[in-house]
Amino acid sequence: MGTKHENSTVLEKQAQKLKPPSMYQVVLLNDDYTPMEFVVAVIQEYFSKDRETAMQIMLKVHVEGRGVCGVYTKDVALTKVELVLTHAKHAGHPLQCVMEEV
Ligand code: TYC
Repeated sequence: MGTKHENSTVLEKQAQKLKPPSMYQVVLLNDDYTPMEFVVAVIQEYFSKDRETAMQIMLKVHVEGRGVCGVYTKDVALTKVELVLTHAKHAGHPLQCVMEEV
């Protein structure tokens, strides 16, 4: 299947096979030791939230045990989880971050 143009280039049409990528939510988990301010800064820095939104997400995690920070494609979500875990570990905090298919 293709379209013949004047310059003889043949552009293959995409068959009807492209699905939208699976999406993954990145979730922060509560613990008793990571400082609230550290979590707020993480949410602002790695999930591009303003301070007020970051504060709301942090408090939700603190009260409910977990909170969604954003929804991304698989590779982006995995990168964010790795960056957050590395940053927390280097700072000496036990903050945990996971990804879940939506
Ligand atoms: N519970 C922590 C405290 O009281 C704060 C906290 C919030 C820790 C969110 C982790 O993902 C987290 N210092």
